[in-house]
Amino acid sequence: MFRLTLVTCFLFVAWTAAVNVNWYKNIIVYQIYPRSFKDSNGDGIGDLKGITSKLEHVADIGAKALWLSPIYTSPQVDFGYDIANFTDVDPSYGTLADFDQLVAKARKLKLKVILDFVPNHSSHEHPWFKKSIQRIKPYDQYYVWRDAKIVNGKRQPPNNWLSNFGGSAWEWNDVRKQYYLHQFAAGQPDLNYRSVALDQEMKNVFTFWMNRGVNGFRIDAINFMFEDAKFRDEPDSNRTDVPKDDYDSLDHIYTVDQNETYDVVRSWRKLMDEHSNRTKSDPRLILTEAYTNHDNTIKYYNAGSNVPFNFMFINKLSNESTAEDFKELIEKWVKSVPKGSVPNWVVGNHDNHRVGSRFGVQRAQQITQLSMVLPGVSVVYNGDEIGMVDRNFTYAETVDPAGCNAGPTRYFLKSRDPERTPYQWNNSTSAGFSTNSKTWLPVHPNYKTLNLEDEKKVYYSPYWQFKTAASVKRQPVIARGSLKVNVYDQKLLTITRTLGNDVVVSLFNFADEPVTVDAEALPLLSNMVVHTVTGDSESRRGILVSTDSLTIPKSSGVMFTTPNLLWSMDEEDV
Ligand SMILES: [Ca+2]
Ligand SMILES: [Ca+2]
Repeated sequence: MFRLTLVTCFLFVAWTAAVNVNWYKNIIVYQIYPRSFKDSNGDGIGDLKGITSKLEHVADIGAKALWLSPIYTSPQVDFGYDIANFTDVDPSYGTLADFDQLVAKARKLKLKVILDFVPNHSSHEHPWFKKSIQRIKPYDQYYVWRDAKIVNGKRQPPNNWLSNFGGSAWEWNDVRKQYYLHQFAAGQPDLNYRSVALDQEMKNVFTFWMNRGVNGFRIDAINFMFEDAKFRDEPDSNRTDVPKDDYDSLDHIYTVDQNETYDVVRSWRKLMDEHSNRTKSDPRLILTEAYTNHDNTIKYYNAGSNVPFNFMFINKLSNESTAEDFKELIEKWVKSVPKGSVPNWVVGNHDNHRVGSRFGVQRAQQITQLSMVLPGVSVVYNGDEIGMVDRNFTYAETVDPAGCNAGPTRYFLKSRDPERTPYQWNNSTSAGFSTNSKTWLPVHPNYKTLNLEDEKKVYYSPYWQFKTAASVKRQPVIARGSLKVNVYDQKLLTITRTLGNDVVVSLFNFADEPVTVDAEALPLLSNMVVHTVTGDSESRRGILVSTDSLTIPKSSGVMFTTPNLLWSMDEEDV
C-alpha cells in the first residue's frame, strides 16, 4: 500500500511538472501565410508539406509558436477565410495526414502550433449553408436571414448595413426567398451565434483540432460575431472622402463590438481549459483579432483571450510618429494589461502593408527590436525577419476580393496582395518558393538580392539583426524585469529593462540624422556592451559602452546589455 502511494505521488509530480502554464507569456509567435510560404509540389501554391520542410527556419529565428492562416477546405473566394469544412484540409494545401506530420515535426522542434479559427462566417459552399437555404432544422437558424424590405413594390435589403468588401452586406437567396447577411464577401455568409446548435457546432471544431495536438487558436475578426438583434440602420460616418457604398461610409455601432462577443470568448476559454486539464497538457492559447478601440481590446483579456492583438504598430504609429508618441502608447498599453496577463506587440500580418513598407526598411528593424525588448508576446509575419517589402500590383494582377471589389481607381487602397507575395528563400526560380516560375501571386522582383540564403552570409543583414534581437526575448530580464520608457532630446526613445544585475537598454533614434548624446544622461551602466544594432550603425557587437558621448545613427536602434546576457546568447550559437 505504501509503495503504491509513493508511485502515485511520483506520477502526480511528473504530471504537474510537465505542464507549463506560462509557456506563452514571453515568446515570439510567427505567422505563416500557407499559400505563400513554401510550395512542395510545383503547382505555384504553398502547402503543408512545404511548411513542414521549413519548420527549422521558424525555430532558428527564435519563435516558439507558429500560427497558420486558414488551411481548411475552401473555394478560396477570400483565400481560405471562406471555409467549406472546418475540420478538413483544403486539397491544395494537402491532407489531414500532412497536418499530423507538421504537428509531429513541430513537437520535435519544440514549436507550438496555432490555427486560425474563423468564427464569423463559413463559405456559401458549406453543407450547413446549403441546408439552411432549404430550411432544414437546425441548420435553418445557423445563418442570419431576414425578409426583404418592400419599398414602392420593389425588393430591398432589410437595412443599410455594408460589407467590408464594399456594397450591401445582404445577398438575396431566391430559394429561401430571404436575404442573408455577409459582413465580408457574398461567398462568406455570417454565422448566427444566437443559435445554440451552431454555437455547439463551433465548439466541436475547437475540440477536433485540440485532439489533433493544436496548442491554440487565433480568432479571426472576432468583433464581427454579433449584430444588433433589432437590425437597426447604422448612422452615416459623414466622411466625404469615400463613396456611399464603401464600408467606411457608415458608423458601425450595430455590426461590431457587441457585448455578447465577450460571453462567447469566455465559453471558449472554459472549453479549452477543461480540455487542457483533462489531457494534462499546456493551456491553449487564445489570440483575438479585433480592429477596435483600446478599451474594447483590453476587455478580451478579461474574457479569457491571452493575446488580444495590440495593433498600435500598424494603425496608430507610422514613420511620421515621434519618440514621444511611441512612449505614450507603449505606456498606455502596458498599464492597461490586467494582472497575470502579458502585453503583446503585433509587428505585421497578412492584412496590412509590410512593416518594411509602413516604416521603411531601416526603421522596420526598430519595430522588431522594440517588440523583442518589451515584455510579453511578439507577433511577426513571415518575411518580416528578412526585411521583405510590399510588391506593387496592377489592377489586372489583383486577386484579393477587397481590392477587386474596390475597382480600378481605388483597388490599391484596399488590396492585401502586396504583402502576401511568396517568401523569398533564395535567388533561384521563384525565390526558392516553388519550382514553378508561375506562382499564385508573383514573387517580388527584389528576391535576387533580398532572400534568406544570402542574408545568412551577411552579418549585419535584417536576418541577423532580427535573430540577435530575438534572442533577448528568452531572458528572464525581458519576461520579469522592470520597464522604463524615456525620451531624450525629443529624438531618442529608450527602453530599459532591469532584473537584479541583468540590464537591457535599447536606444532608438527617431531622427533622420545621427544623434549624439551625453552617455551619462542615459540609463547606461559603464560595463554594458553592444548586443544588437540595426541599420548602418558603426557599433559592433561586444563593444563596451562609451563613457562620454554616444552617437546613434539615424533611424536605427542599438541594444546594450550587461555582458553576461551577450555571452549566454553566444553559447546558444546564435
Ligand atoms: Ca503546392
Ligand atoms: Ca457576424
